[in-house]
Amino acid sequence: ELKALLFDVDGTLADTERDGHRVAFNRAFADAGLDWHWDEPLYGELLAITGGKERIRHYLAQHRPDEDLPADLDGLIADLHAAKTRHYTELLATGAIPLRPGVERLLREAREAGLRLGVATTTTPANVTALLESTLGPESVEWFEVIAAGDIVPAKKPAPDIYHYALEHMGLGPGEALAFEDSANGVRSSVAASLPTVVTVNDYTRDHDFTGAVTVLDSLGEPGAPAFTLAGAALE
Ligand code: XBP
Ligand code: MG
Repeated sequence: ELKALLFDVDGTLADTERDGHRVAFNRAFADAGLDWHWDEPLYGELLAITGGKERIRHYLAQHRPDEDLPADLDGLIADLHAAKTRHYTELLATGAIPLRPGVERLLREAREAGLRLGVATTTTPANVTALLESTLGPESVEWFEVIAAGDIVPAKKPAPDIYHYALEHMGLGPGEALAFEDSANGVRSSVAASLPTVVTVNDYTRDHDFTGAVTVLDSLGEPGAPAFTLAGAALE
């Protein structure tokens, strides 16, 4: 029986990557006097590595092999990432990034139907609250029983750990929840946690492999277009 919906955040609730995270990374690099710049195509490649700190480390290894790095590389990455999070949350607070079509409708419909809600994401917890507060209002953070995010589990997506964490926290089995994802790494994570998964693609993920997903949609729907509805899901 379906009791809960578990949502990925980046790319699923909102298109946060290109105009949000990417811009914030670049601002943090510029603040630090670094000539690193992630343009849109490069960022698309870098998205294969989940987690901002992990993404910076990968960029240095793969794209900046000759960079003169400090002995305390972990410290540099942590500082850059903290600055990036500040830029990101400030950007979202301006209302720069809206929710994707159908997301607010589905959340309200789910609450109305008595379904429980949770978040399972690799992004930093402050980024999740910044998005919810700027789009749905401050009280919407309380709609979610658990915000499983960031470094709360060491192994980020595509590992299933973050979904296991959310399910355990909510006292649910995988047959009782439906996951919403947008990327191959996300689907690998949710499917490895045995969760039925609805995918909504975006420009960065359209060509990904979504093996194991229940359905792959352009979006959750918008006025005048076919919408994803709980009634239509018929997962019980
Ligand atoms: C999201 C991510 C995150 C964000 C950046 O993936 O990979 O790393 O891009 O967030 P998913 P942080 O949608 O699969 O959760 O910089 O806070 O890590
Ligand atoms: Mg995602």
